[in-house]
Amino acid sequence: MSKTDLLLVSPIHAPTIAQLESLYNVHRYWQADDKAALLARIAPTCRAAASSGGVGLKADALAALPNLKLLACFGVGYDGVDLAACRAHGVRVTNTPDVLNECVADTTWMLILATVRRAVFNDRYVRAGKWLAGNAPLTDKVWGETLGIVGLGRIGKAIARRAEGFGMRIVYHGRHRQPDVPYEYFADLKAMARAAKILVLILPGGKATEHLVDAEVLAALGKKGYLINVSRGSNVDEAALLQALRDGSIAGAGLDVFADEPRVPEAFFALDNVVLQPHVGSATVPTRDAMGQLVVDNLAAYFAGKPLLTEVPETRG
Ligand code: NAP
Ligand code: 8YV
Repeated sequence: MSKTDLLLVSPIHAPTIAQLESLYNVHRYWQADDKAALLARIAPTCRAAASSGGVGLKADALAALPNLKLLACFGVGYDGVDLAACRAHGVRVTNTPDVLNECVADTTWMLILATVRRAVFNDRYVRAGKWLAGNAPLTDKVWGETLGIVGLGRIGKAIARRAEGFGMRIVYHGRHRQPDVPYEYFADLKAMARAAKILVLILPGGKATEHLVDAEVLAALGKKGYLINVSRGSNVDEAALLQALRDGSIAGAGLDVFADEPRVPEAFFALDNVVLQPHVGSATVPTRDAMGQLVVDNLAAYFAGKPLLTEVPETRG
C-alpha cells in the first residue's frame, strides 16, 4: 500500500523528519525546485502538512492545497502561520506546548546569569591573559533583585519558579491579571520596566507584539537594567536596543532571538554588554525529541480521526 502524502514545508528536527519519512510519503517543500509544480502534483491527495512554527505555511500554498486539513507545527510559537488563511481554508493548526517549558526556562536562566554576571566577558578575560594584569571588574548581582516577566504563560511560570530560588521579587506584565499567581501584576509595561532590574520577554511574536519593547521601555528599564529576550526578535526594536546598549541607557542584554534570524546585526558583535545565543531556547536533544513526537502524534491523531492533542486556540472549533 502506498504511503499517505505529507507536505514538509521547512526543515525541522532531523530525527523527526526520519520518523515522518518512515510513516508518510514526505514531500520536502523547501528543497523543491518548482514549488508550484509540487503543490499541483500533491493537491488531490495531500491532507496534512508539517512545518516549523516560525515558518508556517503561507496563504498562496494553502490556496493551492484544497484538501489540506492539518498543519502540524514544530515549536510552541506559531507566529509564522497565517492563521486567517488557515481558518478561511478550514485548516487546523497544532503546536508543541509544555514539553519545552523547563529547557526554555533553563536557557533563560543561563542568559540571565551570563549577562548580569558577565560570564562571556570573563571567559574572554581569562583566555586573553588579562587576569595576569589584574582581577576582572566586579559585576551587578541577580540574587534578591526584581525580575519582570513579560508573558507569564507556561514558560514564564517555569522561569518564575526558578527565580523564587534566587530570592527575587517577581512581577509580571501581560494583557490580563492572573488571580491565582502570587506575583505582582503590572498592566503598564513601562511601569514594570521601571520597577525591574531584569526584564525577561517570553511572550508570542507576530504583528500584535511587534516592537513592544521600544526606546521608551528601554529608557524605563534604565542604566542599571538588563533585557533578556527569549521570545521573538520582532518583539524588540533592535535599532533602539543597539543604541541603548552603546550609550549605556541600559546595563546589558541577553538575546536568544533576533528580528532576521539567522542574520544578527554585526553591531552587536562589538559590544561587551550583550550575550548572544543562536535561538537555542529549546535546543536540547530530549526536548527537541519530545517536540518532534508531539508533531508525529498530532498527525497520527488526525489520520486516525481522533481528537488533536495540542491544537492552537485560534483554529479550535
Ligand atoms: P503561553 O503559555 O501562551 O504564554 C504566553 C504569555 O504571553 C501569556 O501569559 C500571555 O498573557 C502573554 N501575552 C500574549 N500576548 C501578549 C501581549 N500582546 N502583550 C503582553 N503579553 C502577552 O506561551 P508559552 O508556551 O509560554 O510560549 C511563549 C513564547 O515563547 C512562544 O510564543 C514563543 O514565541 C517563545 N518561545 C521561544 C523559544 C526559544 O527557543 N527562544 C522557545 C519556546 C518558546 P496574556 O494572555 O494575559 O496577555
Ligand atoms: C523552536 C521556539 O525550536 O518553540 C518555539 O517557539 O522558538 C523553539 O523552541 C523553534 O521554533 C523551532 O523552529
